[in-house]
Amino acid sequence: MDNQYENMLKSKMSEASYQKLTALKNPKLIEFVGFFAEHCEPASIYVCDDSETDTQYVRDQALAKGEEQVLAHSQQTIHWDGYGDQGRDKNGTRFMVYKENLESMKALNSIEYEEGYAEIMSISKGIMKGKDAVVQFFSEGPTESPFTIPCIQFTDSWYVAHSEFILYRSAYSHFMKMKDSEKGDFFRFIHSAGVLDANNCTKNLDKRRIYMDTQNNIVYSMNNQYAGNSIGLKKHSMRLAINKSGKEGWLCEHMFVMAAVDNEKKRKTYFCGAYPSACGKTSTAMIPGEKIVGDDIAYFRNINGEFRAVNVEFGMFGIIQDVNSKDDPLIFENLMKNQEIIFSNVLMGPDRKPYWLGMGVEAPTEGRNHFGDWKKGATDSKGKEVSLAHGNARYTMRLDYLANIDKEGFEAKNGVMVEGILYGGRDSDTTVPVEESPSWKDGILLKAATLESETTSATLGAEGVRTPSPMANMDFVSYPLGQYTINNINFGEGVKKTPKIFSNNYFMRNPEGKFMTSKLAKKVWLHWAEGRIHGEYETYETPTGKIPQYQDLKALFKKHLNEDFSEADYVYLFTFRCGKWIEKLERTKAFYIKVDPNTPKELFAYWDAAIEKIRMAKDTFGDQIKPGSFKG
Ligand code: SPV
Ligand code: MN
Repeated sequence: MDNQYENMLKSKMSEASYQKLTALKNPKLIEFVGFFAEHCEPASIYVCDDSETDTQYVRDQALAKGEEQVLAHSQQTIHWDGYGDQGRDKNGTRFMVYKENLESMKALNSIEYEEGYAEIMSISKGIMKGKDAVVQFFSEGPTESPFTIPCIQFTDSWYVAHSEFILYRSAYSHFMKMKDSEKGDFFRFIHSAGVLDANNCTKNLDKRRIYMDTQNNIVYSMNNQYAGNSIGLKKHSMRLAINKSGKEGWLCEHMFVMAAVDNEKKRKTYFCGAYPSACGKTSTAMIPGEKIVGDDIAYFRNINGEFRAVNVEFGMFGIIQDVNSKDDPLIFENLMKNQEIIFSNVLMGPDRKPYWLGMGVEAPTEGRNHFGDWKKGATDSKGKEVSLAHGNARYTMRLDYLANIDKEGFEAKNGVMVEGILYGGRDSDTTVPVEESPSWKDGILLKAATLESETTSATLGAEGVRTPSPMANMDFVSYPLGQYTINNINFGEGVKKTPKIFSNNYFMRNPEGKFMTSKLAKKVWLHWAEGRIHGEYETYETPTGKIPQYQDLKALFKKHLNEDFSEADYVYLFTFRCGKWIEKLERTKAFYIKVDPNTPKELFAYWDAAIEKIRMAKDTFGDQIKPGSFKG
């Protein structure tokens, strides 16, 4: 195959790698690899196909290059990101936007296209000098399916390449089968960890940039290693997919996919759920006795009139803090096995075993962690004590190791049919534990758009401050929020059987400040929602939806948890608080005005009408409306 990069690529690739690349007969791929090979100047480039040989080569290189170390269990490895690179860099992550769209994208952290392109090109010039790079082919969602988005990853981090082999489906053979007309349509990710320090961590964090070009489906990620910053297929791809789906009429959501299982009635009911961080997303996806399909990102498509969803990933990049044998037995048990897991930013003890916060075992007082050599009491350059592991330390693991995986849903090319959507926020005094929305549109505007999380004593700053988080997707929404909200409404209204929407809040506190329900109560709220989908249970009306009746919850608590649920707790938890709800809706309006001044007027009209309805309810029934007393 003739191409302008032929000689240069041949000089950097083995014969076999060059063959693998050109066998795909895709000029757009050659153009992408050739351009960045010339621009970033890696010493060599290895091209992967779907073979176990290539996966093993990547694992070996991650160790050989010191980006990972082998742990006591020989199939487990550990990786550390640089101190200061252990979370997503919100400030350095920007959309590159053409001038005419800059105004509408301002609040979503954007940079003018030309300016962004010049900056990222200058940062990435020669950034891979002396390093060996790798090219991989993946698919978001199952390969060769209506959901598939083919992706190419070019990186000089073998930890990133290794993580992606665990987290995504390898898709060289999918690329091989692409028709000529489809060959330009794939997502492109170029990443470099940049210059590394003595610990193999990114040195130039001041030059860390993640620039997204949703117009051309390419993301440039430079000078970082933390997976949320480096891995193309995770949050970068998500932003590209949200933009693409907005144009094409499907949805990409920051949601888990799971099935609620009713063994007696032989029912399996699929739910998706969005929860801002620290609001119970993973623990809901992993409720004991239910089935998991995915824990982070879902695509929704209308297939023959059905609302279908896939987990776009193959593995999970989970928060490890507080994973222990009591609270997360299924995950914990897997982390203890000799199988392929990458631990990141935890402590490696003198016994070469991983240790983290909230692990529930006695941890050593020295070892190596994200700080370097560590001893209990060590302080960083700012005098802050360094804990044994980072709060955002993670594990990277295949999902199908989990005993509760829903194999059928996980592998389905057409995804699963979703019947319920959960939106779970965190507040101590406003949102009831579970409420059904009267309709899809009400659900998007009253449950999804109003999602908030509340700061706790564990976070810096004032306690009780509420952060709006529409659809728990604000970090990733890549076109104006008003239109994204409208697209959510239209998608659900466009299918034959629209899922029911429910809100969740696991964090109500009593007047003494104590949480009202145990961690496991979420199982009861889920099964109430499951029953409602199948036409069970009478409800009480509230100004925002429908809530459970006491006797049903009492029975569900007994059945699932063997707990006695008191009527007094029920009344407190399910009281509708008018003033608090009006404040919440006012915050939602203010947030939309700030983030997207062009939000369609009809949305504000809807929220104003909802506020008016609550005001009238307050006049008639009082500020605190006990369950059963409201009549709409
Ligand atoms: C999240 O922060 O939403 C995650 C982890 O799922 S990250 O990869 O950092 O996005
Ligand atoms: Mn996430």
